[in-house]
Amino acid sequence: TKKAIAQIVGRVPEVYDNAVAGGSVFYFPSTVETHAEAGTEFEIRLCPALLKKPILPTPHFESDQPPSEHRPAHKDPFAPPFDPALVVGELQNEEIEADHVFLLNKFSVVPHHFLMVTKEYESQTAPLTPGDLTHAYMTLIAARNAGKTMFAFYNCGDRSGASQPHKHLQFLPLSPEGAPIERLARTHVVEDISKPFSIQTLPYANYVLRLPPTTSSQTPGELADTLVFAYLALLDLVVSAARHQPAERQELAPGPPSYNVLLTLEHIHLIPRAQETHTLKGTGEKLSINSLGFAGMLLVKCDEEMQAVKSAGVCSILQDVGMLPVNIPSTTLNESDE
Ligand code: B4P
Repeated sequence: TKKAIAQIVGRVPEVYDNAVAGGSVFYFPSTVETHAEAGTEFEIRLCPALLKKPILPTPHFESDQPPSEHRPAHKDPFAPPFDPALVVGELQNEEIEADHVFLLNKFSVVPHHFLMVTKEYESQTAPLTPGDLTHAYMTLIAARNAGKTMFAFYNCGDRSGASQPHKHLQFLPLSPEGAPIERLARTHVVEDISKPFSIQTLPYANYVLRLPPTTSSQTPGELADTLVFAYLALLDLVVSAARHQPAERQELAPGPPSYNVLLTLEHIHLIPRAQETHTLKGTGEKLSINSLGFAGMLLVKCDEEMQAVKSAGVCSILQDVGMLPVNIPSTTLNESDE
């Protein structure tokens, strides 16, 4: 599996160049501004070209079943047959029951952004499995071994910013310092790495677990055990945060929890979500926030939105679409050292 993942990661640049040249991937140029708040430099990316992105049919999240002839839906872009120009590779591992296809993101704002989709239909409202987590983490290890930094994210549920209901994780290349929120997590002093912590300078519920270093002799099964332990501990906190919100927040978020997952080599972050969009004051635009927003990287499509985001404040927007921090017993959570 390690060799196959290394080959997939190694192939991304060439497959990407060919797919852009052949018209299978649309590249949308953008510029990035930074915005200092809460002890970090948030990134706000301005991408006017996305205004011309074709409007894709909105899929529905109401069913855990794939579209069928009895329940017609728009074509699932993550089901075969794939545009061969988008396919980077396939990966199967029976030990961890994982079977994934790696595809380029067709609508690329950051070059080499790619997706890992489940080979058989699974729902984007479902939690990540041991196989999903392990293949994702092994992909990050392969990237690091190739001298690249990237992180994985998963928009889970209908308020998470996801637009496709077929389960997919995404991988985004970054500068070596990593995403703004990961830089904050890294500065946190963690006394007991078996316990989650929250970045308390952020005004919304966020749960993070520091991962132990991996060794090259670790099997996928052993890695899966570590990742699943971390993910489930954080998922418990997400559920608990959702239950302890004020009534008006609970009304915004009925049913199963929506949340964003950020996975780096050092941490897993889970952020519970109350709503998908924030309505910008002034422009009235609805800004959809996905995991990248909670990594500290927002996306706007015009100058007015950029100004509206800066004057609202990134943290206040994230608080609006996230959940309020709740008291968690210190036996569960690392005490704050901030
Ligand atoms: P989802 O989990 O469903 O949602 P998303 O990332 O928020 O993307 P969305 O589709 O809502 O795009 P948006 O205009 O907000 O992910 C689906 C993924 O599959 C997306 O990456 C999508 O592009 C891709 N996809 C859709 N149809 C496909 C197909 N037929 N074949 C292959 N891939 C397909 O944002 C546009 C893009 O900018 C998205 O890629 C988004 O991830 C990215 N983006 C958002 N914020 C960003 C930021 N701050 N910096 C850089 N990129 C950012």
